[in-house]
Amino acid sequence: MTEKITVGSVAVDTRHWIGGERVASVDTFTDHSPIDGGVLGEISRGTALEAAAAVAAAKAAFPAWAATSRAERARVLHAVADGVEKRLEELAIVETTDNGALLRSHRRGVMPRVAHNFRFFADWLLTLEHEDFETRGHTNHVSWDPAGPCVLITPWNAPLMLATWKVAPALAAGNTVVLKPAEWSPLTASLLADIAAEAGLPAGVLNVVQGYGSEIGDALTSHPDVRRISFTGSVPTARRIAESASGNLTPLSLELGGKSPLLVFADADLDLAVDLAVEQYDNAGQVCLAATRFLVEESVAEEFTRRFVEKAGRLTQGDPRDEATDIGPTIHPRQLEKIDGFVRRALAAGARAVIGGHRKGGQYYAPTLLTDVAQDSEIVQEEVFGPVLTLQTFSTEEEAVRLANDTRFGLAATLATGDRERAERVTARLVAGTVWVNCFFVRDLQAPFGGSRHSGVGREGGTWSFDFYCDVKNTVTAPNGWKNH
Ligand code: TXE
Repeated sequence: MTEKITVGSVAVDTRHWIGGERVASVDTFTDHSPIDGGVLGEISRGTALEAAAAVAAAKAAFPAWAATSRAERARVLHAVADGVEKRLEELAIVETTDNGALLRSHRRGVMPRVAHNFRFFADWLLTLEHEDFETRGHTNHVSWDPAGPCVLITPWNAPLMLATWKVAPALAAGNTVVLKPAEWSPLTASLLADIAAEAGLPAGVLNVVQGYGSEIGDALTSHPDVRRISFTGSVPTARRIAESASGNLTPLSLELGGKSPLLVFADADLDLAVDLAVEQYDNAGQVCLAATRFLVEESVAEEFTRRFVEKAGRLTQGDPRDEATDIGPTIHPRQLEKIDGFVRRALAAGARAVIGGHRKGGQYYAPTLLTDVAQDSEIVQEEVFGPVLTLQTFSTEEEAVRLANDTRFGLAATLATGDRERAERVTARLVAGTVWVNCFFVRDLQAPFGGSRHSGVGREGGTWSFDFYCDVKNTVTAPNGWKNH
């Protein structure tokens, strides 16, 4: 089997990247493109053997990288960002071919953001203060020490974006990394390994292992030499990882799913509210932050729905490489099946499809809006991760807040209202890691990102990332200690 996949003019080596070398497994698995279901090629199918080799490489590389000056680490990370920018078009087309998200978003939004991930954490690293203060003449010196080898496990909906959001702060902090990308979108992680090597990142500092999480995951997450595990993905897998990591009490960062609300109050600018609503079909709805539950004040619900249907009807669905396309395919036949199952069960339970509610051929699912859904129904409570939205109405602010908070998730919430005081009142009562008021998806890397309840544990971004990837140490020194001893 050749473990090389060619996308247009870009050749991707699909073997693991361990200790600065390409390593193959005995077996491979097949990677498909969601655009047409076609076979892209074969990928090394990792086992516990390669998992252990990758952790060993990360462990061996750790002391030297941890001892590298902050300025030098920052320089290398900026060089990685340069490499990403140089190969931006290649990364964009490979990612779109592999996961089906829009090429225009990859070109103009996502890949520039990938480069920014490295630049941001490189610069932030240089601002990390070592705090000093006194206690009865003794000096306290607080320092941020790198933690050690980190295992980073990432999903398929925004593969390189989410991977580098973890890789960049982990490396900036002086750690070494084993990255395990999702098996449905393995390609850009492999290109990142090439880019990092070209940028001068020493061998073993970044390792990439490919394969099925179910086959290779435990070997990574239960490894005693691993000091941090950062995961973005589903709740069941998070539980599995937490169990596996419990033997070593390895600290975890978990970014999980959501069932976030969009609250539309009667005093909102309805056109803006509809714009925010239609945005939820982005990436075929396969976005953890998506506001998939519309909660609309009764008096404007009909008008909101009318304008939403009109606007959503203008969206173009098709090949994500086409600049005119607004909605691409779902990632995988299994995901499509899952989405369709949710909708069929909802319709059987009495929901009404205002638009969509069916497949569209290939791996495409029609943008869907369901009404007549009960608060305790599966479609309102569970994350679908597809272009499926629900609409419920409320008549008081109290009811809006109650419905918004009544799921097991707490990732984000979006508010459309023209009343600032209402926005402040409601925001204060919402269970959500991020609240957007009259906007959506604006994200600054300085801001904390993460969720409450089943949406996750911990926060990423700015200081929060460094808090996680560092062992913070306080050194207390006695007054005049040097003379007396
Ligand atoms: O996710 P998994 P799946 C949600 C979304 C979606 C559902 C299922 O609702 O429909 O999850 O997606 C690795 N030990 N989200 O099954 O399994 C796996 O290889 C260690 C929300 O694809 O969580 C991949 O790299 N790792 C989400 C990663 O976990 C394991 C994004 C994610 O896959 C493992 C993705 C194991 N035992 C899905 N088993 C978000 N929050 O954005 C699997 N993996």
